[in-house]
Amino acid sequence: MPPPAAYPGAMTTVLLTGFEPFAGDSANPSGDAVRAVAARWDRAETLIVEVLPVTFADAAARLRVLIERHSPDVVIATGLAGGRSAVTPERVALNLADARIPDNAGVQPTDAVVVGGTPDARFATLPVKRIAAAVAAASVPSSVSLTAGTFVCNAAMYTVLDATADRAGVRAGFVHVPWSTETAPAGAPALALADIVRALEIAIDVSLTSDDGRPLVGGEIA
Ligand code: PCA
Repeated sequence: MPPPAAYPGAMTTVLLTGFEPFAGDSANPSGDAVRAVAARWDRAETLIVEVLPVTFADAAARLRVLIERHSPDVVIATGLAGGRSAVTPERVALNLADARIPDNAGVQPTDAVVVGGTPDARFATLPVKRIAAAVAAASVPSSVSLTAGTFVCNAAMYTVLDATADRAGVRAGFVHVPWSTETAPAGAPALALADIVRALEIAIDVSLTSDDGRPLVGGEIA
């Protein structure tokens, strides 16, 4: 057996996505935050960042293209959960699209599946408890969430888990973020954008290490 790669970080790719504004809002802190993470990225790992349209069809299609094209070792999709006051790694994605409002293409599925012929739910393969603990330890409120809803974010999470299910060693999932104080509607709970950015950097950092702190190299635990 050859020894593990000697250069932790080499050949390792992280895919980080946010979303455009939706529901008539003019901002979405998830998109702002992933752009900021990209702007100051200085790690050895390759970071792919994209801000996705809030449509059931295009977000899923784009995520599948990005995963196919870049073969990421870690996939963290993010979106806004307006009303939450903490950064919440999601534990489970439902194979259910049941929209309370139309998406940005005017499509409003009800009682529909996200991906036909696949399981009713899929669990995050990100280390969600370690992420929440590490973010909270950095003084940014964070806790694991048990529902990503049944709108586009849940569908995006289900899609990345479906698209990576057969990719050994890949860690994938979704993190909902609150409003940023810079963009929050009056009265909505919010965190400073800088804290949301830091939380996502910590989520990446934790996802790139094994449970005992060793680096994740090329999709394998070294
Ligand atoms: N939040 C929505 C979709 C896009 C976003 O940022 C959601 O939670 O489904």
